[in-house]
Amino acid sequence: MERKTVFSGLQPTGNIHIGNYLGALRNWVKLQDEYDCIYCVVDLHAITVPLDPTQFNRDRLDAAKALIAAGVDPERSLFYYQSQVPQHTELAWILGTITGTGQLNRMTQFKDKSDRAGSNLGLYSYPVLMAADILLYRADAVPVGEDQKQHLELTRDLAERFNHRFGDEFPMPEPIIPEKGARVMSLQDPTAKMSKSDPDENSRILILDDPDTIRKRLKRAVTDSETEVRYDWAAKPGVTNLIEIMSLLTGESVQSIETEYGTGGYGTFKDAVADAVVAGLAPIRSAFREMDDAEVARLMQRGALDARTRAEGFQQAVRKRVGLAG
Ligand code: ATP
Ligand code: LTN
Repeated sequence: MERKTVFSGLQPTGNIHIGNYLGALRNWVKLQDEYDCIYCVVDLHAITVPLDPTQFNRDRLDAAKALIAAGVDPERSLFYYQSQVPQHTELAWILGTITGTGQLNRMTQFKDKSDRAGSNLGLYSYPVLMAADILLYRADAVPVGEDQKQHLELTRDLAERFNHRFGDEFPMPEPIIPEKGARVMSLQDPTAKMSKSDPDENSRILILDDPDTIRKRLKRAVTDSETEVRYDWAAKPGVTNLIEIMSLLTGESVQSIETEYGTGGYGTFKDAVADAVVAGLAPIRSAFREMDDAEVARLMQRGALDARTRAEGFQQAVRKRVGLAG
C-alpha cells in the first residue's frame, strides 16, 4: 500500500514556543516514522506583518535549525522554505478564484490579526495560501494545533469545490490534532492560547530558552488564589495548563502529578514544572547549538530543489484541469 502524505508548516517568526512544540512539532517528528512527510518553513505567510528584512532572513534560518534540532529529519522528510517553491503561490491564485470573500471574512485568525495589526490582502488571503500548501502535494493528513482547525475546514471546502468544478484531483486532508497539548495556554493569561505574537514575553517559553529564563517565566506564571494542584480547566486554568505541560514533557500521568504535588504548595510545584521543561528542552537546545549555518542552508536548498520537482508534477495536473496547460 502506498504511504500516506503528511504536510505541515510553521512560520519563521523567530520564537518557537512550547505550544508550537507540544501542539504540532512533536507530532511532525513522530509521523516521520510512518508517513511520507513534507514540512515547510512558511516564510510567505510570515511576511503578512511588517518585518525587518535582515532580521527576518536570520530568523528564517534559525527556524529551520530549530525544527531540525527538535527532530525534523531532512534525510527522511522533504523540508524547505515555502518561497523557494513557486507552485505554492500559483496554486493559491487558482484556489483564490473559487474562494468566497464571505468565507474569508469569517476566519477568526484574520479577524484577530487584522484587529491588532491593521489589515492587508496578504493577511486576508493567508488561509488560501495555506490551503494551497496542503493541496499542492495532495496531502492526506496535517498535524496542527487546535487553532488551525478552521483553516483546515476551509482547505477541505476548497478541495471539494475544485473537484466538483474541474474533476476529482484533491483528496480530503484530515487534521491531526493531539488529544493533549493542542492548545497550550499563555502563562500570563491562561484563558488565551500561548502565542508567538503576544507582546508579553512572560506569556511563553521558547524551545531555545535558557534554564534561568524558563525558571523565571514559570515562577511568574499566573495561577489562582487556592493552594491545591488539581486538574480542572474551568476552575483552575493556570494550574491545569502547567500540569498538562509537565505531563506532556515527562510522560507522567496527570493523576500521578496531582497526587505528588496536590497539597505541597504552588512554589514546589512550579519548581518541578521548571525542572521538567528544562530537561525536556535541553536536547533541542544543545542540538541547535551544534548546528552549522552553512550546512543547514545547503540542506534547505536541496529540499527546495526536490520540492519543486515534486510540486511541478502535481501542478501540471491542476493546470490541465483548469484549462491552463499547453
Ligand atoms: P500566532 O500565535 O502568533 O498566530 P502561532 O504560534 O500560531 O503564531 P505558527 O508558528 O504558524 O503560529 O504555528 C505553528 C503550529 O503551532 C501550528 O500548527 C499551530 O496550530 C500550533 N500552535 C500555535 N500555538 C499553539 C498553542 N498555544 N498550543 C498548541 N499548538 C499551538
Ligand atoms: N497557518 C499555520 C501555518 C501554516 C500551515 C500551512 C500549517 C501555513 N501553511 C499548511 C499546516 C499546513 C499556522 O500555524 N499559523
